[in-house]
Amino acid sequence: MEQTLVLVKPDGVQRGLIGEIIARLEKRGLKLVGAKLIQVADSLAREHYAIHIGKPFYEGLIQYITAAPVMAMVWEGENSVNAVRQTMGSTDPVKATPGTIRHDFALLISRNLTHASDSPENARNEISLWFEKDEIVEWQRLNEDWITGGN
Ligand code: FUP
Repeated sequence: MEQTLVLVKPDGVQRGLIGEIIARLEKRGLKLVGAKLIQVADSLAREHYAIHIGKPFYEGLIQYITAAPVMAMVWEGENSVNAVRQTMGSTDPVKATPGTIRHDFALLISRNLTHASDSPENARNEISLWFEKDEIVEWQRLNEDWITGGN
């Protein structure tokens, strides 16, 4: 089943939005299979955002993600990568659709509350960067058919 990495970044943690963000993903029907609150090391931040090395916002982005704890999570579900990014809204909060997390709680791209993997391949790489294998918990939801059943 497809998994994706979600980070509630330091602004989301500081603003007390962990619960709100988890609630929206849970209500969507996604399944939480990994979660930990961590103070992000500089080396992890740089590896995670390596694609942005050299961009004008890169050093600020590293400072931002390492400034305070981050809630790192793995969410599972069919099309979870696209579903989570849709629930988050566009990277730039003023371009995000009303009802999305970034629209509803953020104003600036530099304080956009969350990270979510942008492809299944990147999700696999990011999950292995942020989580050990034994930190992912496979469990059965008793109401699974009411969320993921087909017709
Ligand atoms: P996303 O795919 O939504 O994670 O967004 P990007 O990979 O384009 O950007 C990663 C992070 O860089 C964003 F969450 C916020 C930050 N960023 C800036 O601070 N300024 C910019 O101009 C672009 C991105």
